[in-house]
Amino acid sequence: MSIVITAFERSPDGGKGLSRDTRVRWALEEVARPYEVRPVSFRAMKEPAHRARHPFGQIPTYEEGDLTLFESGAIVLHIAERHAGLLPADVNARARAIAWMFAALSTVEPPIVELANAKLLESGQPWYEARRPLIEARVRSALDPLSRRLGDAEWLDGAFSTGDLMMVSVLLRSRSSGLLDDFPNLAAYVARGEARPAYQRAFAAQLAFNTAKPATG
Ligand code: GTB
Repeated sequence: MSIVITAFERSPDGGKGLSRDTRVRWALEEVARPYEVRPVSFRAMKEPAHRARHPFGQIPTYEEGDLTLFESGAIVLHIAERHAGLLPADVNARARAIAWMFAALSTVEPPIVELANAKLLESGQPWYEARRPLIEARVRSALDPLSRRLGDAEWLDGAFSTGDLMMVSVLLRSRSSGLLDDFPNLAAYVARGEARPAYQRAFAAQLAFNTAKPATG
């Protein structure tokens, strides 16, 4: 059955790989599943046809046969559960890998997104410079224990898993803030994730998609 995901028609990041379709592309590349991408404009995202796929009118979504999914975490977990390579066979190790996925999405990602959104939406506001250190402290309070737990290990819990895929994806969004530089082991961890051939293919695909010339005529 063919897989169709949705992505921004043109990502606001111009192809830096920061929008959440990249993590879905990465998971699909890790398990060697081909996929198609349906581009969605900001306007179309809020229309009924797309809201039928995604109640909140966002990307990414995932369609395969009669299954439609939204939420990048649910999509990546679905891919990992149905194909070998992203979750360990041992049930306890599998549960821990899923725990790291949740940690990425519910503990680490929120302050990182808050910092990115504050920069994007509030940097002209009089309160921004006073608020920024508070949000940065919240990011650090997630990165610090993560860095301690990772130590000098290659991945978070044994072999590379969907927990690492999600954590690296989330950390990438913090790189432009410079905060990762204070945690060299996390910066190296992110670089290891980016060096994976599957990530490279996913990144190249989203870059090509986001920099393709619009169709004329
Ligand atoms: N919890 C959902 C998930 O994980 O799938 C969140 C989905 C989400 O936030 N989607 C964003 C979206 O559709 C795109 S990824 N936004 C449009 C809208 O809400 O109207 C977030 C994102 C957007 C842009 C950048 N960037 O340019 O750097 C990075 C990340």
